[in-house]
Amino acid sequence: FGSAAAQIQRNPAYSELNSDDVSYFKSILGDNGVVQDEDRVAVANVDWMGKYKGASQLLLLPKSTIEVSKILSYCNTRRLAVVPQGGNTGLVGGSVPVYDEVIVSLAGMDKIISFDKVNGILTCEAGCVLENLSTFVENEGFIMPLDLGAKGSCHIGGNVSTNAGGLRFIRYGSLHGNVLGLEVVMADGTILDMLTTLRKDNTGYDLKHLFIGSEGSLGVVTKISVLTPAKLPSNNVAFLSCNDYTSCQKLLLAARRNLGEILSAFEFMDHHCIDLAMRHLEGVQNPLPASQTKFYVLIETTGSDESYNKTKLEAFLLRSMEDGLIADGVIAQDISQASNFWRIREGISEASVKVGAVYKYDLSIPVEKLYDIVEEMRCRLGDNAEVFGYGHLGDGNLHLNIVSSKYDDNTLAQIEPFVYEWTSAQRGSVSAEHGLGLMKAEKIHYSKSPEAVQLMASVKKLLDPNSILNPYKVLPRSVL
Ligand code: FAD
Ligand code: 2HG
Ligand code: ZN
Repeated sequence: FGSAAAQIQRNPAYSELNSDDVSYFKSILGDNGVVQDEDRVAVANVDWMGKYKGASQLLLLPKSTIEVSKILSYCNTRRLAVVPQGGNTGLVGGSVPVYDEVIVSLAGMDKIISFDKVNGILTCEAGCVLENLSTFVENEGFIMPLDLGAKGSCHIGGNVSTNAGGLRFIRYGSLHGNVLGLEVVMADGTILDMLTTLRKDNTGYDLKHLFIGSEGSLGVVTKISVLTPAKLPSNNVAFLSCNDYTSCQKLLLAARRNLGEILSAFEFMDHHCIDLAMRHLEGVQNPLPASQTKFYVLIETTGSDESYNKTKLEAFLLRSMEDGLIADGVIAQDISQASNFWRIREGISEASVKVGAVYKYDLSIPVEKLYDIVEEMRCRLGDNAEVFGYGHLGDGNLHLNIVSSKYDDNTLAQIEPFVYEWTSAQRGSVSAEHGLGLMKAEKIHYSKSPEAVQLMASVKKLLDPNSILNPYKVLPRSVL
């Protein structure tokens, strides 16, 4: 358990669940929508890393917005705390209860509502799994504007609620830009219909943005309309090695300049990550087995003209090699090679949890400084832990994963608050894309001013006056 959770007391203002509550939920959801089976509830109580564990006795599976509304209206009146849950792939302890909060899973709301084939606008329920949506829109000649390693489990509602970044961010940007409309159920059960599919709509405050990235603390997202870019026919992936971090930075700048509009991913990993992936991911092959370099970069290009794009990428790689930015490299020759490259990059998280207890930091740092913290951490921790640095270099987003045999306060004290203070000193963000959840609710001040945090608390009190939605998460206790 993260030490943050260990220090939190259950808020006595919340009621405890009783049999009348369960009967009420059965009356609106039917027996199948009310899960008390210990094994099933146990799964929903634990996060993907096995790090955060709640003690909820009840998992609810609504099938419609009206049912979500009835659940929240009842919980608000009864002061029953609630944790909204999507695919439960979140990495900051936000998707599981801390104590006995009722878990409201959106898994039963997984219908595609409509697809506008002219404009590429998808409208669907929040519980749709990202990969299923990708498959659906790809069959229509479009792609989802986001992609992430958890695609097989995460829900679009969870993606919106965390404002997930991921592997296509460099090309298509944030969900704040791609989400056109939302339907949200507020804490008191009010259904807020903001489910527009318009590209342009400047009528008053754009309220949907409050819910994008609010991690289930302001409302439950039930429906989403999202802009999907056209699927372009030409896609190439290169796996490259660089001798030093300065070369990775220069390569990024060169890629932006020379690949321009076809650049669709620029991911980086240090050699510790490659070793980790080779040791713990089944069936992957090292694309550059002879390489002795410290850094690796995955570049993807996507465009409309196969021969033009291929020529452009090859010329770019050749020039970068001549300039000494790339030590070695290979372009995937077929889909299976390309997916092997991606599997290595996307599988680092999965590989790290196989080794031991993982302390995860998801930092936005100016690119010039981004790798310094990884090296500083190695010096601080010595043989106590393995340190892995990787991430979305094109977005200035480092994933710093520190793995030791178990979670313990001594290791944590070597890492925190140092990592947060260091990031704050660079005017970086202590959460680039994963959110604050339980892990970092008390750390928001490292990246946001007291005035901004105070205003967030006012918004929270306005929208959820009884604080039933995802308690103990996102905002510090001192302001609530
Ligand atoms: P959950 O984990 O279930 O919930 C996350 C948060 O959102 C919780 O606070 C929860 O209460 C809230 N929530 C969920 N659904 C709703 C809803 N309908 N309404 C209101 N609140 C809701 N993240 C990235 O940003 N980029 C990555 O590249 C990335 N890669 C990952 C790779 C792996 C292997 C894993 C395990 C995770 C990765 N993540 C990444 C983190 C995670 O997958 C994302 O945060 C994802 O968006 C969470 O979606 P989910 O459906 O699993 O949500
Ligand atoms: C990724 O980019 C994810 O692979 C997960 O955001 C990062 O596990 C992590 O720290
Ligand atoms: Zn990431």
